[in-house]
Amino acid sequence: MEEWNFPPSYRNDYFPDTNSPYWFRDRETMDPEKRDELIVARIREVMAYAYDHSPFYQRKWDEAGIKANDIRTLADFEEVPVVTKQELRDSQAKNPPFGDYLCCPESDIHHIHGTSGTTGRPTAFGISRRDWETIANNHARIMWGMGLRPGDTVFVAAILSLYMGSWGALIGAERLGCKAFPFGAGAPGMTARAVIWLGMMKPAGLYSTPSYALRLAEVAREEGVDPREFGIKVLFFSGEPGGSIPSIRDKIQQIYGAKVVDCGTMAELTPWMHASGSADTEGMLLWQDIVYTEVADPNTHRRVPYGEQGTPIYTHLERTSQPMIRMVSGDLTHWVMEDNPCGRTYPRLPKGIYGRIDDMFQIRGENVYPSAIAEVLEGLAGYGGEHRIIISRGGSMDELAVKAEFDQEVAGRGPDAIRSLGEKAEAELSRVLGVRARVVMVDPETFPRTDFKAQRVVDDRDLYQSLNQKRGG
Ligand code: 8LH
Repeated sequence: MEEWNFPPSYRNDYFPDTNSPYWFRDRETMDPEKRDELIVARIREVMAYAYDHSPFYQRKWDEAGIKANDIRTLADFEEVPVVTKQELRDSQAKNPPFGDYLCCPESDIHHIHGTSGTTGRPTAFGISRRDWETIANNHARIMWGMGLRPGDTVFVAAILSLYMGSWGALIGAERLGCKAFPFGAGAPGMTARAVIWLGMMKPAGLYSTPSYALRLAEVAREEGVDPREFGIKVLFFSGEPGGSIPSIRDKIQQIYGAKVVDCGTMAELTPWMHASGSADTEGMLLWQDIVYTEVADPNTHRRVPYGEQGTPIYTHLERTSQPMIRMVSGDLTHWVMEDNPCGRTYPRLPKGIYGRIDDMFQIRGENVYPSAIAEVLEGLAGYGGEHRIIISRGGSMDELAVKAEFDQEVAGRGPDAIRSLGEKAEAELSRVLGVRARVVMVDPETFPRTDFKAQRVVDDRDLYQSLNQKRGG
């Protein structure tokens, strides 16, 4: 298969035929059963490599009594114990700074990144020069699939710091031969400046989170600019749900007059674009020859059949510095295996990744995802663009309240229009979620906007409980 080696050795001057929709036609369109056979062989190679180079994997697999050579089928691979984020943190605490799963000499590390670590110890990513090139090649290939081409300008509108998202987009654009514009995000006044630069550069591609693309459009309008004037062809998003949620995707496509592509898994799994839609296929394809993804039962860690929901478990097939082998994500999604409009023969996540299982909350026995609430509100005409989800315990039952902004147009029409929008939102949320949601409509621009990933849930239940305990209630 085209340049499919382990350790990888990509030719940095390779480009496909200009007219080909595929970067590597064989790898992308081959018979999936044949691909699975090749993946099993590759898994054995990657496992043997990781075992030879890391005490972490030696310990883990010796304890489980598993050897690389035992893996003869994808079902055998389900016996391999999963790797959790906590294990990586523990490994780095005991073997600072990169953990004993670092499989290359520290002197080979070319880039350091990390998790934001807002709670607890952050995790450090040590990425070798070879891996950096591999990631660039993988991302260029997937961005080609999105419809981006050499010479296109790609505007990276995400913070260029620890976050792997921005860097992954940047090096993919560079390898693709684009005019890469690492604009960044996050500094005061930067969004208004982005509006000016977008108008000047007219990029073909823009990378950000979906929340930030909505924010950028608001600021553009405040500055008297129609986002369509930027002339963007492809908006590719990662970091949070949105790009595969029809109401949000369609709204952003309409605002910018551009195609939205959803991509992204986890920083640890960089090349994180390995789950990504393409120019012709919505949702996210699982580019299995780069990172092998299983959608699995969150308790047994065994694959669920196509058509069912589970948590993604990821295995690097092309990384050599900190390869992740069966890293469990803790997200939820569902997968299908169907003919894809773009002709790629990968499985697909038709609704993308719904969110983290931890972010899901239960109201009166129903599982509710924050992304489902965003989906409903974004589909309502008159919604002002931001909301907060408040979970509280009034009596013995959990209650769900949503504070949602109305837009200027509804504000202009007065109290009846606001009330009626609130009633509509309440009815629609209750219908979709299967639980009653109280909606409180609030003024436009009540809530701060984000230039990164949105955080909208306020869980009041502990507060209520502690107040009750203080009162002896
Ligand atoms: C997503 C998505 C998505 C990530 N749809 N949820 O941006 C890609 C990488 C670099 C990233 O965001 O990594 P990070 O910061 O480790 O966050 C990973 C989590 O972000 C992941 O577990 C998901 O919960 C979420 N996420 N991309 C829905 N396209």
